[in-house]
Amino acid sequence: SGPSIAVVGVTGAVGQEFLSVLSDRDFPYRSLKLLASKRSAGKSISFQDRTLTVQELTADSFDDVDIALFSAGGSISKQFGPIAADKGAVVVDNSSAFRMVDGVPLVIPEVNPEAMAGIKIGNKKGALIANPNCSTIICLMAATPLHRHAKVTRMVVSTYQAASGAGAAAMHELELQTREVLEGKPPTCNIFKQQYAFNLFSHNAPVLENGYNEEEMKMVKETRKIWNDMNVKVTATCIRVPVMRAHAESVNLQFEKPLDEDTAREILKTAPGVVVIDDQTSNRFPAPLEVSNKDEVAVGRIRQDVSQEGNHGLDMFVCGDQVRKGATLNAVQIAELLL
Ligand code: 2RA
Repeated sequence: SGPSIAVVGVTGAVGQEFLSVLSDRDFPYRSLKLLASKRSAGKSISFQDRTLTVQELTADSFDDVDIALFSAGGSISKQFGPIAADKGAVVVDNSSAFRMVDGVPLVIPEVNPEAMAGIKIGNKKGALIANPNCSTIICLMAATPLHRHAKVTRMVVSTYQAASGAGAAAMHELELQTREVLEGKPPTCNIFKQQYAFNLFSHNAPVLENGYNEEEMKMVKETRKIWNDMNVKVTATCIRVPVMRAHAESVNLQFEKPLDEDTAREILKTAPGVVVIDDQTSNRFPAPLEVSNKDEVAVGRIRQDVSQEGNHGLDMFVCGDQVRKGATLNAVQIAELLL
């Protein structure tokens, strides 16, 4: 029993993780359709105790689909998302195609589930729901509980983003380069034009007119939409670092009301989907390897911002798995809200 589901872009790193998350969470479904490009059609993929065959994505793929999970890039989402919705499917899109479109909810289930109120499966008319960018999700999982308590007026984020955000090929290249460098060979640089192993560099997203790259402006714009607050001041610097699949982010917050670090820590300890790792005596704080392949976002280094007056500022450090909570888990949790 349950809805009929389609996973679009199933052969990519995120697509594969969609299947693991659906299985891990025992998501109920009556049918599961795996869709990808013509090139991948016919491939067999094992799922739970069965072998499924990948089907070619066409305009007719969504006739009997209740929920379509998209993660095949913005152009595929733009082309097929509306078609799927017109056929009655609720589309949960992991690309940036519709995130800033008025009327398309941009949802983190623990943060703003009300944004998708009224959307349900089984209607004649489907809907589009956008999954936020991974670095936005991970940041706001920790910042929102504090925002709800003391109202964030300004947020400054510095991200340290994993290879998985650039896809499976980037993860393979990081591993290959690391071996090459250790063996004294010149590094293979196909994905990024510079050496990635033992290095870090400004995020590979295009740089815009204002000098910010697209990743940084996603953080700015998506935060305002998710918090429904066009006045909150946000700035970000996004960096690609040689880590496989979990993002790390330094977050500085300025509040309208005072918020001391002990209260902040207590709030975060009960925040859904968040675990506090903040052991100052043994210098143990969140780290990418510790959150990789896990659902929770870890937060630590919670401390009063000494550059701000009277408990109106906090610093913290957040880590989260880019492929799970940053993409697939968040999308599946959105789908769970439709059940
Ligand atoms: C990145 N946020 O990490 C992107 C992936 N969607 O590059």
